[in-house]
Amino acid sequence: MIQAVIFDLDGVIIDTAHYHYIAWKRLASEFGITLTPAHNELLKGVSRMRSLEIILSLGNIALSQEQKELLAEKKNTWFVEYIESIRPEEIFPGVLDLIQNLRKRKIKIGLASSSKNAPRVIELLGIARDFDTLIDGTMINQTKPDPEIFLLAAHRLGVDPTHCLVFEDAEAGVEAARAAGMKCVGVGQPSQLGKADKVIAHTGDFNLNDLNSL
Ligand code: B16
Ligand code: MG
Repeated sequence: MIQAVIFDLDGVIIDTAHYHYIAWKRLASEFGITLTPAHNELLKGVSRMRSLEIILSLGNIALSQEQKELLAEKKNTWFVEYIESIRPEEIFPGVLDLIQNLRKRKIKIGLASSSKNAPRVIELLGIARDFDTLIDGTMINQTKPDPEIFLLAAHRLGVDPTHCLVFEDAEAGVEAARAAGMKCVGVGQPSQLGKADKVIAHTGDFNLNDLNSL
């Protein structure tokens, strides 16, 4: 029986994944690298520094740690500018209804985002009180696909990982959920999220009747 549902943020609750993409694309272009949507799939769910290293490897570019930290900060400054305009209306359709319906079934609700900007996004969306626990990128040592973030969320919720269900849009996130011993619904394309127990196109498409039969 599922006793807790843990949501990823970027790409599951709101399309901040798009803002990450355009900020990385802008940075990559400064190195003559054309970032494509296919490359972007590799960046979803992984940390800021790991994302930068993946991009630099596309252009066979080697930089010092200090240079990489400056570039990661530059990308983050752009990302923070982009997200300041986000509004509660941008929450994906059906997400808040899904959370309310889970609550009615006494299911605990968690958020597990690799993003260090997740608290600001949650504040702008006004949804902090919808979650029993909020885990962000500042609270973990290992980024997805490591299971640390989901295990911490389950611990905070007081639910055994085997009774948790994760919603994820990133391949690295699906792997992290499975490594944590949790069920996982992939949000996106089956070709990218094939390791999930079920793949749906949009978070709001989830049928609650499927909750305990994944
Ligand atoms: P930041 P999620 C992840 O958030 C994003 O998917 C990923 O693209 C990003 O690099 C990572 O957060 C770190 O974000 O630079 O804001 O700390 O999908 O786990 O909610
Ligand atoms: Mg995501």
